[in-house]
Amino acid sequence: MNNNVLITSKMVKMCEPQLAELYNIHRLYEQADPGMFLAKNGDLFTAIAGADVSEKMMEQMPNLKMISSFGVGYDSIDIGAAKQRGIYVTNTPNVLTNAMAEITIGLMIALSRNLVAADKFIRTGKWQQGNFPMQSELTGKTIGIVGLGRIGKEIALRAQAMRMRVLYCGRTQQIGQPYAYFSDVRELAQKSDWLIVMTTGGEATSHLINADVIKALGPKGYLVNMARGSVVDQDALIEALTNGELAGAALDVFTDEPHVPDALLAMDNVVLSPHQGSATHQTRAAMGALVVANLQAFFTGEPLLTRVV
Ligand code: 8YV
Repeated sequence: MNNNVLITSKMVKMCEPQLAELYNIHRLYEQADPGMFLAKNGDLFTAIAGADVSEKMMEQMPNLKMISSFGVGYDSIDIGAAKQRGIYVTNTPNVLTNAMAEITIGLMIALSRNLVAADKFIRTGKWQQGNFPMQSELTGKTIGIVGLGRIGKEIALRAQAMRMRVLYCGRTQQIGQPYAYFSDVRELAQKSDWLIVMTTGGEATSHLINADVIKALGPKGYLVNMARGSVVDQDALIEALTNGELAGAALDVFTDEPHVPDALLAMDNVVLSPHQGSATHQTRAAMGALVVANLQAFFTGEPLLTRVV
């Protein structure tokens, strides 16, 4: 087995020096024509570090045995195709949980107190003419978490520190969780002041948060999407915000990143964040270290640390 590793995503830059010490690395993201590169050289590679791996790419890499993915979400990898071909896939759970939960609460506070507009208010000299309008707070409000996984649970703990009541929804009720469970996301939205989307991406959750769910959250409700742009119907969200059917939104992810619709850019009741949930020095370093550790385990025949399939 050779030690050629293909790097499919720029994000992996974080741990490229370590990878370069251990393996013979090639950067797909630097190729002018990645498809052509793989057609010519695909059979060289035993392993991938990074995300965005289609079935077509797996076809072009007949010797591929391992994908060490950078990120907890693996919706950009065709898991079914990997499974079928006996290709291992690993991800980077746990190490980003705190960073994700932290920024979620940060975005919620920024949205409820309109911090972005408040900052602009001072910078543009408006404070001299009067006080900034009063805003709302998190205390005493109900938060509905869509997807009570590792990150969802950490958000729940921090929300309780904000004196909020926690509800959740997911595929199944989780035994031992102290929060009220809803099997129906619409019903959860109806009971919540804040709806936090922290579920997995992919087809199964595509537009789970649709116009009906947004309407159920209502004109006093706030939506926070920390998961994937695909989970929320972005057009329906824009329509609801435009018509006053929703109080506001905080978005770390979008339908077509890095493109954000002009309508959202123009709204004061929306806080925008450039898919940076895990983007702190300490967390990205830990994610990179886990990508390397999984590859090392694979190449030395040890059990993989965080295996998906
Ligand atoms: C990364 C993420 O920015 O872990 C995830 O699923 O969304 C982020 O932490 C992304 O995966 C980078 O590829």
